[in-house]
Amino acid sequence: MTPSFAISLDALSGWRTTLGRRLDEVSRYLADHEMADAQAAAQMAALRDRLGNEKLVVAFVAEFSRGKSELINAIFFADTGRRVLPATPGRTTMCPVELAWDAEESAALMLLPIETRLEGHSLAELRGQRRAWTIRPLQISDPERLAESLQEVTRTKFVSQEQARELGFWSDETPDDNPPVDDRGFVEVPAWRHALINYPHPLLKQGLVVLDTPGLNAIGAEPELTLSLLPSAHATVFILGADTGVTKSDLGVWRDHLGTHALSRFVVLNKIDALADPLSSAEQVDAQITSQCAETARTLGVGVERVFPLSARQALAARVDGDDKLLLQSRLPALEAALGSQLLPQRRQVLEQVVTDGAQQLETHVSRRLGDQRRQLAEQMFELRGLRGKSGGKLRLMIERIDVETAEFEQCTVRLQALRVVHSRMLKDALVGLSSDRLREEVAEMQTHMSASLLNLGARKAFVALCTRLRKLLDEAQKRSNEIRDMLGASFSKLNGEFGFSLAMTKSPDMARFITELGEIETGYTQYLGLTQALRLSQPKFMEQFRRMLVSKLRVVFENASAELELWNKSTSSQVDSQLRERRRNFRRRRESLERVQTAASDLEIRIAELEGQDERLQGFLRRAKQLFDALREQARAGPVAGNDLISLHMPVEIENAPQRAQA
Ligand SMILES: Nc1nc2c(ncn2[C@@H]2O[C@H](COP(=O)(O)OP(=O)(O)OP(=O)(O)O)[C@@H](O)[C@H]2O)c(=O)[nH]1
Ligand SMILES: [Mg+2]
Repeated sequence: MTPSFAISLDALSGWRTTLGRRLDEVSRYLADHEMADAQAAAQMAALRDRLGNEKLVVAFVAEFSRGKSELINAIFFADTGRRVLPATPGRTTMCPVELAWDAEESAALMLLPIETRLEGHSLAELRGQRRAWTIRPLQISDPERLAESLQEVTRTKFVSQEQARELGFWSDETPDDNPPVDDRGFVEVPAWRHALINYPHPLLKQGLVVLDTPGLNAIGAEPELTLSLLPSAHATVFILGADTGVTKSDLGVWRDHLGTHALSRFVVLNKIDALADPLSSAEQVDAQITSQCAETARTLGVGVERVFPLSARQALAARVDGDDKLLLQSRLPALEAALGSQLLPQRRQVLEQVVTDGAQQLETHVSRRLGDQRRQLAEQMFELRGLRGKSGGKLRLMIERIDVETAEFEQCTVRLQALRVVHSRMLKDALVGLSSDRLREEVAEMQTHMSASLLNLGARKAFVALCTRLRKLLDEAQKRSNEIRDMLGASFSKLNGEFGFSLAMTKSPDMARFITELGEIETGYTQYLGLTQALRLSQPKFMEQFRRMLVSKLRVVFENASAELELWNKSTSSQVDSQLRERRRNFRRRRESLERVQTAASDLEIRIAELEGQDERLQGFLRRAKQLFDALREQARAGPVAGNDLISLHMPVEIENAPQRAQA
């Protein structure tokens, strides 16, 4: 692999690790000093998860035999010294092949039998079920055996026409696309539905996932591939053959599968070595390549800078032989440089935003909590300072006053109870439209409409109607959560005024993000529900698979929306609980200090000094927490740097005791 992509990806992953360490530092500090409540801890864990599991998916898509597998070999496997993924003339890769590294598993090839299509389970569902897969360990230190094992992705089998139809490889409506029938009446179909290669390549270890696909226009392509895996890939490399130019079926693949996501498409004009011609000069061949690139760019409607002429075969040979000159001639380095320079900054930005937003949220939360504690300390100090030189009778009066205040304050519990009842009812109403039951009902309704329409030609219409209904549900959830916000806001300001709380409203969750996600699913699937696919949908197995896939995609959106709404509500009400606890503790403490002062007047000064000490400690915690948050943000802004060192910030450890412990 050319250094550029490898180094950039390495730096990106190093940066992520560093950010993770910074975040751990913050979490540890907050936990050690009891500054984070359950909500903050959950937020931190979610952020950590997001950082650690961030994947970068690059998909290779083309008609068969354009050189996808060869290109993957050249980019990722050349260090084995041979061709590892099978790449031969004609149809080779028969099922989608996903290369990734999961350190929890050993190196292995996992294969999902094609028959699993008959059960209607989606690939996403089957991923978690080990039993469904055939697992073969991989000998990674022995390239010959490795290549031999990976031959499996080319395996096919012969089945009857009837079975082929059931599996989705035979269609009476489009007979021209059907595979040939042999003299026994059998049809050749792929043996596997999906292959996962768990391989400890350095780039895969850093979260890169590579998806090799079989020629896509073949009948029987896995709907999940086209609807789920490809649209969610961060980048797609579309490959054409310089020897064939842009054919009609290439255009079909481009139109059906790569029409959207303009930013992350890379077009490769492969096999430029085939243009070499003993009767032409090198300059003439170069000129031909240039004009073919321009032509390709025009036909596909992309900028010419997105088209990369290269020879995967030459690049693989050059890397295997360590021939730098041939590697340059293969022009692969230009594609790798583009992948590195365009793909990674985009990922970086996303992560930076995630971390910066998360840090901000946490910091606000923590400072509010500590600020509150300081305010209460200040009240106590004020009261105690006022006691200097006061008589025993006066002190008794003050204790009585605290008792009265406490009793008055306790009246808030009735109000809080009532508020809780109203709040939980409103929340339940808001969540009901986002429930998985509701989603299933809506999808079932779409299905009824679809099967009622002739040949499923109404499929698209029914699907669009479903999306409209779902959007309404999200709108409704937004409206209801705004109502909750208004209700809580009004109650909070009353409670603050009457009982001295400092309850604050945070921004209510914004459903717009989920509406956008729904829109993306709609766009992707509407395209799929065009005429040709609608025919395929008339096969019950596909309809069932389509439905399951759709539900699983939509469920993610709805579950996330619902979780966000719930989390917001939980954090708002946990604020009430924690302030209630704090206030009670405060009354108790005030009373206790007065009692102590009453028994020994000398205790007054000691107590005041104690409170001052506590306040100083709290300020120290706040300063230190701010430094840690600043460091985290700074690291996020700095982005990946070579060597990925921690940005050094002098952060003297100030005070190590927790406020609660000090007060206990
Ligand atoms: N001359 C030449 N041949 C190439 C090049 N790249 C790939 N090939 C050959 O083209 C044939 C097809 O390559 P594959 O990598 O199997 O193509 P694919 O796109 O993976 O095809 P499927 O797996 O069938 O979808 C193989 O014989 C390769 O060796 C190239 O740059 N130049
Ligand atoms: Mg292939």
